[in-house]
Amino acid sequence: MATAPRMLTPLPQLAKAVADWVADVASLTQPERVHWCDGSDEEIRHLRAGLLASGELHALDQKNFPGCDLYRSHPSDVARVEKVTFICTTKQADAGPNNLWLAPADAHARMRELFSGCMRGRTLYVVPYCMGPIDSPLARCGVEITDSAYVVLNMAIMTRMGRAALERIAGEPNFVRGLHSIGELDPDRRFIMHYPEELAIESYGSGYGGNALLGKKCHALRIASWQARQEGWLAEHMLIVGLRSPAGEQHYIAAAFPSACGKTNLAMLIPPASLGGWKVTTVGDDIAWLHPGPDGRLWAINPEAGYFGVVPGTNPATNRNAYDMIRRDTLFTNVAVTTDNQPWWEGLETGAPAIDWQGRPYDPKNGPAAHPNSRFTVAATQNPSYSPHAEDPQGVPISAIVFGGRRRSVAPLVYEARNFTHGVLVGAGMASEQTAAAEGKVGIVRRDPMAMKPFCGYNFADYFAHWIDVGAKLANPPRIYHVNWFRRDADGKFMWPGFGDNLRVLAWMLERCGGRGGAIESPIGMLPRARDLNVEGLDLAPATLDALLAVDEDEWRKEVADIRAYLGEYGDRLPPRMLAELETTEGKLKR
Ligand code: GTP
Ligand code: SPV
Ligand code: MN
Repeated sequence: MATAPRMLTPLPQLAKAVADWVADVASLTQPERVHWCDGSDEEIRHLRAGLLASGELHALDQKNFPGCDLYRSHPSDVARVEKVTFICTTKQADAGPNNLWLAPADAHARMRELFSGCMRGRTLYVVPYCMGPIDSPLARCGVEITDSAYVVLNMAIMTRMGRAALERIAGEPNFVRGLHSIGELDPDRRFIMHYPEELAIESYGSGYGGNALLGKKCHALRIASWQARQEGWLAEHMLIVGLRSPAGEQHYIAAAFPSACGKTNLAMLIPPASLGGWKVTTVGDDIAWLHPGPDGRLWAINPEAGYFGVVPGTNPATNRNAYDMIRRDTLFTNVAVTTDNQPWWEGLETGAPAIDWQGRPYDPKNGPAAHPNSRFTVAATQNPSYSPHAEDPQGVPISAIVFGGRRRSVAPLVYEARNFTHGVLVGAGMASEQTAAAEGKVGIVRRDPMAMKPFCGYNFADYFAHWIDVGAKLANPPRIYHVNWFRRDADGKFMWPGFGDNLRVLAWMLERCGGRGGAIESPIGMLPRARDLNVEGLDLAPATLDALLAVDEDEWRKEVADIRAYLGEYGDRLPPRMLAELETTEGKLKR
C-alpha cells in the first residue's frame, strides 16, 4: 500500500521562539541571506562543495583519504583564547576568581556593537543541535547562529544537528542561544561571552574550535555546568571509556585531563598484546554529563557526536584506532600536506611535509609543519572502538573517576583517593603543564582543577561544594584516582610508555573497585606497589617503575602548600569538608 509522502513543516515554522530570535539577530547583523540547516547529507555536500569552490577548503588525496578535506584557519586564530573568554553573571562572585567576568549589560552592549551589521554580504546559518542522544532525557538542545560554513560543517559532525534537533526544541521550554560571527578575525576584536542566567552565548572574531563551535565548550561545559549545579548533576571535561575485563566484567571509567593531555587517546586505547582478553570501547573523548542514577551510581552520557581531536602524535603505534578512523570523511584543520596531497603531521612517523599548515612550502625554520593544535573533526561512529552503549539514553554507569595532569615531576603514575571527598580535593588540587590547545606559553605548570579551569561556568568554590553534594547523594560513588602519564627522567624523556600501556593502570583501578587490588598507604592516598600492577610484557626497568610509584614527601609538602595557597583565593566559600581533607593530608605529611 502506497503512503502519501510526508509534508515536512518548513524549518522556520517549527519553533516560533527560534524564528523570533533569528529575526532579531538578522536585523542586527544584516546578512545577505538566511539558511536554516536541516542536517541532511545533501546540505552537507552543498556546503562542502561551496567551500571547496571558494578555496576555503582543500580536498586531500581522495584515493587514499576519501571524503577528507583540509581547512587552514587564520594564523592568528589557532586555539582557544582564554583571556577574552568571560562569564557574565549578575553577581561577580558567582563567576568566581577562576573566571574573567563582565556585567551582563556591559558585555551585551560591547557585543551588540561588534555584531551590528557584521554579516553584510554573508549567509546567516541557523544551526539547531542536540547535545546527547536525541531521545535521551539527559540531552539538551541549542541553536547556534553563525556566518561560517566551516563552523556548520564541524557542528554537523560534532552534534546531532538539523531538523530532529529543531523538532525537539519546539517541544521544550528553552534552548541555549549561541550567536557567533567570525567578524574580521581580528585578535583585538575577539570575545567569547557566556550568560549562564540567560542560557546565552555570544562569540565574535574567531572561527576556531572551542571559540566557535558553541555546542562544545561554551554550551556543554560552561553553560551546562551552571545548569548542572542547579539541577543536581555534573558537566565535566571527561572522556568515558568502557572496559571489559578478561573475566567478563564490564566497567566504565570517566577521566578528566586538561586539554591535549590524553583524553582522546585513553578513550580509544588498544590493549597491549601482552594483556590479553581486555575489550575497550569508547563512549566519549572530551565531555561527560554525569547524573546520579536511581541505583545510587553515577551515570554518564557523552553530549557530543564526534571528535575534535589533536592530530600531532597520532600514528599506528600510539593510537591505531584514531589513525584508521581519520582516513576517510574527516575534516582536518591546520595540518601539513605531502607532495602527493596527503595530510601530514609531527609524530606521524612516515612521509614528509611539503606544504606547512599555513600553506607555505615547508621550511623547518618556520617551526612545525603541522600546527601543534591541529585537529581532526570526525564522526564518533567512525571510531573502530565506538561503544554499542554510546547512545544509551540513560548513559553508562561509572565505576571510577580519574583525574590527571601533565607533570614532569611530583605526581606519581597513579594514586587512589581515601574517599569521595578526598577525591574532590585531589581533583581541586590538580595542576598541569600548559599545552597548545589554548593560546599562551606552553609548558608552564598551572592549577587546573578537574581539568575545568577554562570551562567551569561558575565559582570554583561552589563547584567543589557541588561535587561533594553530588557524591553524598550516591549510595555507590565511584572511586577516585589521580594519574600522570607524563613523568620525565633527567634527560627529559617520558618514563612511562603511555598509550595502550595505560590499561595496566586502569586494570589496577578496577581490581581496587572489585575489592581485590593490593595497595600501600601514602600521605596523599593509596598507591600500587610494583607487584600490584600487571607488567607482563612491559619493557620497563624496575627502578623506573619504582620511581614512577614513589611519593617524595619533601616535594609533596611544597605541592600541598601550593594547593593550600591556590585554594585560599576562593576564601570562605570553599566547602569545609574539602578543607578538612586538606588538613588530613597536611597532617600525614608532617614529620
Ligand atoms: P583535548 O581535545 O584538547 O581536550 O585533548 P585530549 O585530552 O583529548 O588529548 P589527546 O588524547 O588528543 O592527546 C594530546 C597529546 O598527548 C597527543 O599528542 C598525544 O599523542 C599525547 N598523548 C596522549 N596520551 C599519551 C600518553 O599516554 N603518553 C604520552 N607520552 N603522550 C600521550
Ligand atoms: C580543548 O581545548 O580542550 C579541546 C579543543 O577539546 S577546543 O574545542 O578547541 O576547546
Ligand atoms: Mn577538550
